Amino acid sequence: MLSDRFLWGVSTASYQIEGAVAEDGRGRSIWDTFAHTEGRIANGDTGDVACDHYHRYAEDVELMAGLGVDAYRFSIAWPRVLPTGAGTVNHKGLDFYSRLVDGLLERGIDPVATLFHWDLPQELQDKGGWLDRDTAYRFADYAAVVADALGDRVRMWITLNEPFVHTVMGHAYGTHAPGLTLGFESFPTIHHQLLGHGLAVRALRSRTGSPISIANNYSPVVLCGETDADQAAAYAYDALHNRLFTEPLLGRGYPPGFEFPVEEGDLDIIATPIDALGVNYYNPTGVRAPQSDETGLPFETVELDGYARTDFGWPVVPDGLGDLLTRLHTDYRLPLYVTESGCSYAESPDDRRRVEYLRDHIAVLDRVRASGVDVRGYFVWSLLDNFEWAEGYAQRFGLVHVDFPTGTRTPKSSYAWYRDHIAAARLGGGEDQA
Ligand code: GCO
Repeated sequence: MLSDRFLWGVSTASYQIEGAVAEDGRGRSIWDTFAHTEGRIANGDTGDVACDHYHRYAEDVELMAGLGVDAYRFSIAWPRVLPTGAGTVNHKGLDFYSRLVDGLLERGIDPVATLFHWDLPQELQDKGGWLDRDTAYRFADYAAVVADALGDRVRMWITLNEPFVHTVMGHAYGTHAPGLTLGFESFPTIHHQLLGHGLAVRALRSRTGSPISIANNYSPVVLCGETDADQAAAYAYDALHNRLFTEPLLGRGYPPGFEFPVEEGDLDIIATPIDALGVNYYNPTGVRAPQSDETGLPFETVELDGYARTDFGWPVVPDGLGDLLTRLHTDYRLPLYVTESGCSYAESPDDRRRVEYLRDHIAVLDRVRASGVDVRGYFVWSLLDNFEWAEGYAQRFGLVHVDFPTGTRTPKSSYAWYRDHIAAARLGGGEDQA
């Protein structure tokens, strides 16, 4: 059973850390293809080796034990389990996750498994990927295979990671795999991902008793303008980024103004009850009315002034986390887990700005918990410096520094800070009642 105390954790994702892309029967994913396409990733980096976690997972579990985390959120690479996306199961791939899960449990760490963190099997992409409705059914089949193998030990499930980002970056703008530039034509991938989510919830529910969730990337909208048109733009942006991926899950249907290839019964499947919402928070988004009709979008995003920025250029706004959690709690009344929160700073090993970032965000978290918002966990993105998608290894989010040529791990100051924070929070009491 999932521990009922507040969960302090860390997060990672398969393609970002595992490496071993051609080992033990793993099939190709869309990220292998994309990373090996010239010009797609900064410095021509790929995830071929990444943190070599596939071979060094035991060392990484020890690092987590040293932190004293309650839980570890990782993702399962679909093409390791089903190399072509469907059909024959690759038991060696499943065995890797089984060893990982056992190692975590031995150390008292709850395994939290994400089923899809963007590494779709290439063969499914060749048949249309998430543009094709059939992928939703293949996803549910894959969820069933994983649940049959790990369902007795995984303590919480997350179906999809950030379907919004996967649609927008992967299918509308093409800056992530599969690199499609479909604009609005990418929208069927929203419906098919959510349909896949609902089908997977059903597959999991019939096989395991562990809670089931989804990890959405949420961004509080900051209105940048005073006109009615600015207001309407902020409303439209919020519907797209925040509400679209949550309200159908709760049986409220899609917000008005969107059209999807919905078939009879789909909305009921999508609304299959879940137990919690996973919240990935990095920063708010400034929004105003479009200043031209160049993009065809009903809004324009605006850089927010007056904030410190991470090395990625993202504004540091701890209060945004509080606003977001309060709003999600008020609107949706589901238990919340912060499934990602973190920052890119290159400095190491004394990453003072990451310590400040975490301290300030966790202070806001504590404040909203005290005000009655039902948040049950906080997962730092990320345990390790890793393959940051289109940025390759240029952006470092880890509590632990990774020297990529050798794989050597060196805990940073933030690792020590988080370890001490977790220990102090437990002593401080109140941690046993979620
Ligand atoms: C995401 C993913 C992570 C990223 C992290 C930093 O949010 O894009 O879940 O894989 O690495 O968010 O960008």
